[in-house]
Amino acid sequence: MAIKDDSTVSRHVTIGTRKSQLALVQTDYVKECLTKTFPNFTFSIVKMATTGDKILDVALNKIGEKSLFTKELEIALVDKSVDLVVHSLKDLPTTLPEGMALGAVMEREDPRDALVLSTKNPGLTIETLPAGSVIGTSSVRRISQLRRKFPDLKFADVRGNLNTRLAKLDSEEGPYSALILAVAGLKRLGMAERISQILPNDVSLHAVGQGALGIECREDDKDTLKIVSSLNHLPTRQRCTAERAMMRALEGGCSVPIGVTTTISDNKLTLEGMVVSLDGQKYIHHTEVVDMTEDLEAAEGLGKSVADKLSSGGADAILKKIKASSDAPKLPFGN
Ligand code: DPM
Repeated sequence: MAIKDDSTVSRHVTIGTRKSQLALVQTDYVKECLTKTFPNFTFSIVKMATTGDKILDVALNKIGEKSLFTKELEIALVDKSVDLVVHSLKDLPTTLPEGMALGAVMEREDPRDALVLSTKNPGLTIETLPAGSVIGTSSVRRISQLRRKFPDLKFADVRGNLNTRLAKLDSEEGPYSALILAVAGLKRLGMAERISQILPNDVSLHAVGQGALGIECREDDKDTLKIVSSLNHLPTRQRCTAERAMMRALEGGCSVPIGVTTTISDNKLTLEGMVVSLDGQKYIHHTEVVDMTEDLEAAEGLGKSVADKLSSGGADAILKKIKASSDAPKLPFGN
């Protein structure tokens, strides 16, 4: 049955999400898109706190568990209390649990990282921030790349939702001169005016899947998969398939210094990937191009191939060292 035939029958669809402000904005947007395409359907939203949300204030690095921000939502999918789940794709592990499928990847917002200056020191850029300035970020990917280019900057953890982080940034007593945040999150929350500078690729390559939303469903739920496929944005899916294949092959979790950028033009897909050591001293990067195919095979192959070149070029040693080190950064993220 074609998708448009489904719109004549009625059905109720339950959408699962985390409770954070950004997650709710994203989920409302998904509901709006689905309501437009399937006007006879009804949609409801179930908000859930995940382990990652509940333990935001404790020492997360003591908890090595994976999928902290997705597990409860996946359990709700399995017991059928929800039919689909909306994720920031970059928070969704590259290998999904048995029985789960990535039903759609939606059109990407700007995937790049942004510098957000404190109102205490307006008018600066990442290049002109004075030596010793403190940058608030908990991302080893951001810290390691910036350390490489700007060894005189300092870095401090900053946690909490976006408003909390911005309040900490602007506070007179606070240590931070600036934060690094995803352009996409700031835009979706209506805070694009806080972007002081979009970081160029030679300063920071973004995280795998950054700026895109991923919709997770049960693999055997063909009806929901059909509905959800209406949300898919093929160019974004091609790009994110390559990025995720690279990450999967490198066995990178959400807190590793791995960055990417992808472009599509003239039916060619380009992926640049990089791995950097935590001190910023070793920087391995590689770019490759493929002719796109209608299925996702070429994109998948591109990701694996870039991962191979990175590994043999020294990334393997960097990532092994990080995994083996006892004080490895194990902070799970989510927003
Ligand atoms: C992941 C990371 C961060 C989030 C690590 C990274 C950033 C954590 C931090 C995997 N998830 O990017 O290297 O800097 O403290 C997150 C954000 C968004 C989704 C916020 C952000 C919004 C953008 C999007 C947290 N997850 O990156 O500033 O939807 O892609």
